[in-house]
Amino acid sequence: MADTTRVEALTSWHHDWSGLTVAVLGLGVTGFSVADTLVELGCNVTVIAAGADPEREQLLQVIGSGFVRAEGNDEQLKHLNALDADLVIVSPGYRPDHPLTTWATDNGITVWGDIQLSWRLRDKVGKPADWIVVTGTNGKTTTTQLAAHMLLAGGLRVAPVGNIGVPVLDALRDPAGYDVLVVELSSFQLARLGHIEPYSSVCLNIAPDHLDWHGSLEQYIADKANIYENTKHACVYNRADPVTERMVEGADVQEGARAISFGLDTPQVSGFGIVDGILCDRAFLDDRRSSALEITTIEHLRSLGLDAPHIVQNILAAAALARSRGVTPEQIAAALDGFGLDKHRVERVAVHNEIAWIDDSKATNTHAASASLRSFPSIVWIVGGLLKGVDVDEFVSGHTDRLRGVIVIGADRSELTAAFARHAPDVPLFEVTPSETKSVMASVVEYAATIAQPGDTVLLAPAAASMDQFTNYGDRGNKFAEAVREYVGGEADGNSASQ
Ligand code: UMA
Repeated sequence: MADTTRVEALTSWHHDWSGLTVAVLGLGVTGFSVADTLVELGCNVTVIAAGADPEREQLLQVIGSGFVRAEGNDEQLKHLNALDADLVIVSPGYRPDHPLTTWATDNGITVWGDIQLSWRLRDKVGKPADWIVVTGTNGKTTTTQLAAHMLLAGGLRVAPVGNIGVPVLDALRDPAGYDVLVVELSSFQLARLGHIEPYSSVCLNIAPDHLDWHGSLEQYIADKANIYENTKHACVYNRADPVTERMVEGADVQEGARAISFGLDTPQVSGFGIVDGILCDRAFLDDRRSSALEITTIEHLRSLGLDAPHIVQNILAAAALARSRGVTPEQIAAALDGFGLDKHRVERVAVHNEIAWIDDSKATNTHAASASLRSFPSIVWIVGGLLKGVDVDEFVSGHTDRLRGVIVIGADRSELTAAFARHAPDVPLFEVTPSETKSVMASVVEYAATIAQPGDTVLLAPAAASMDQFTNYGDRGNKFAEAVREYVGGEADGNSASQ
């Protein structure tokens, strides 16, 4: 019988975790960090996962964790049942209605995600780091990186962690400790968040995404709204996205926590925004009713390649988070000077015969792809992959006026081709089907080259996940860039510059 009372009382690294029987579901980045941590704490750990990962499986053996590889839910359930676990820690990718977690809950076994476990273990080294938490449908990784960069410029020890790719558990076991962790949280992690107390929090925007996982848009929004719960200092929201404001209004925050808005328009009191091309803080100064603090200018951001509207929004949100933790406007400006966007985010791969080839493979949903499409006047658009249950009809109809042509790739093609047939019947459309003789991206580039005209942008902004044809969005972007470089050979007149 699971000892729920004992498990629920475990709220510190320094409590007695020894002898607890824990099942860890999933052996990806998260599953391994969870197993490694709990073994260190003296728990009896068994990881249950489908699929092979020989390297991690071997490492589990080395650290002294059990491992069961079982394909299929029935097989996994048999093993979970036999374990008689006190606690189940589940990796982010498991759906909320997954048969294993449902079974565990029905049988009185506590189920936590890795973020709840991390929160309970945050006091391993000295004073626990403050958590600044970031979510949103798009821009969360960029904003997490920007905020971490700004906090670092403010002289703080900081790490960007979470959905960005580094489990929180890895950072909190760093012997030197941190002042602040900027924790990127996915909707998956937020769905199983449990009780945490962020220093400050932001939901950047909301658009339909991962609906197949959450079950409905309402549930997706409800899960995302957890980001603001129990915030101590600043709940940062997007003035242009009323859903995020409503989330703040509905959140149960700590006494003294403030609602701080950001947007590309003139800021109200307690807001960040733009006045005459100047990015301003009207929130963290005493005389905010009559004045504002300058952070930087759009012109300067342009010189840094950081002036695309959605990136400016990310900068304003990150600045609000950094200011809430005491970083000065001058330090924020200095941080921006040294900041570069990641690969596959509106990355210019080549310019050839006055045609720009842009890799925005990171645009994995319609919202991100829309921001990308709005940045260019005449486009050959490469779109498609796994649409994750999102209806693309309205999305497609919103972008037909700037299309030179369309190249549709990936599994969920029929939804897209039907939408283009309805809303843009005159725009040339090519479908790329997998072939034994030519790679997907080689065919894409070949088609694109036949329709693009000087002044056009060939834009990989798929609005879809990549796993049907590629390992991940990075692989998709790399294969696109390789095919482009192959096509332009040594003739390109510009490459690898972000824009
Ligand atoms: N597994 C199952 N059954 C399932 C789901 C998963 O058996 O139903 C097993 C797989 O066989 C594998 C393991 O679980 O053994 C993988 O676990 P996972 O999918 O939770 O992935 P991790 O490697 O632990 O990575 C996760 C995040 N992945 C997902 O949310 C899908 C990573 O975000 C994150 O960087 C990492 O934790 C560290 O926090 C990736 C992502 O795509 C980048 N996130 C989505 C997004 O950003 O939109 C949410």
